[in-house]
Amino acid sequence: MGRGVFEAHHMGDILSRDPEDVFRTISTFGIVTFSLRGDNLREELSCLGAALGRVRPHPHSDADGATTIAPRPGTDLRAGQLGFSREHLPPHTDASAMEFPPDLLLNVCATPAARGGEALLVDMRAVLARALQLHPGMFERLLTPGSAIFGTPGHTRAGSVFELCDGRVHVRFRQDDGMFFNANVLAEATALLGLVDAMTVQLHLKRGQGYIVDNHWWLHGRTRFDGPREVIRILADVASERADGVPMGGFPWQGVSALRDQRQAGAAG
Ligand SMILES: O=C(O)CCC(=O)C(=O)O
Ligand SMILES: [Fe+2]
Repeated sequence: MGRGVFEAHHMGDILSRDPEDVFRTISTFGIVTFSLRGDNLREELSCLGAALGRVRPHPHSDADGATTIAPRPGTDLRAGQLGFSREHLPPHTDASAMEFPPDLLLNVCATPAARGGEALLVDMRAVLARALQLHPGMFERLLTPGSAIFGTPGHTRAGSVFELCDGRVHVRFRQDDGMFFNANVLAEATALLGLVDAMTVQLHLKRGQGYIVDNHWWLHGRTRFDGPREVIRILADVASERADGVPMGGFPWQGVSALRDQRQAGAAG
């Protein structure tokens, strides 16, 4: 199944493609996968990030805005640090405690692990579509402002798993000590965790292979691994409405809600 996701969304040598095609694909599916030539992966990924948006520096990134994600000695296992260990990193939204998490996340595999370290990806549009069928009411409750708190004690932001922005659903989600749920929504949060877990796909990436996800739509993570492994990451922001009218960020609520309405009509009839 993971191989299916990589191939289904593969844009090949993405640097030779028109950035508008890349945008359209991300806007439609929330994801693209790619294979870079790999002579200088860091530079190639930086070019790709700059072609798609404004590269956003991160506290862990270098001057070029790219972050090398590899085990760092002495890493503690708190939210935000786990990436620099060899531990399982459950699928999450990057920078989920910020007021505006970055729009795009670009990850390329520079050194695959000898064992483990598979990419984990979750299409939250598909998760929400399933949730609307199985748990009516979950969406509304997890849309409630303040139903979730993101961050670590002392640096928190009240928010919600789902937000509606101009008719598009934006998702913010983690599964570590960087997210707390209001007691009123624990049942819904637990059900959502189960769906996220069930709908997570794994990708085995070789050197030079990677993915771009809409950070408001897909979650990403990785499995535990042994030995060395290196991933290069770029975070980027795009204009909320691009000049050519391609909307970016999250997925349209209309398409997902239509699915629920069809089901309700079916149940009534
Ligand atoms: O190691 C990976 O593949 C992803 C790491 C990551 O998502 C993070 O550090 O936030
Ligand atoms: Fe991440």
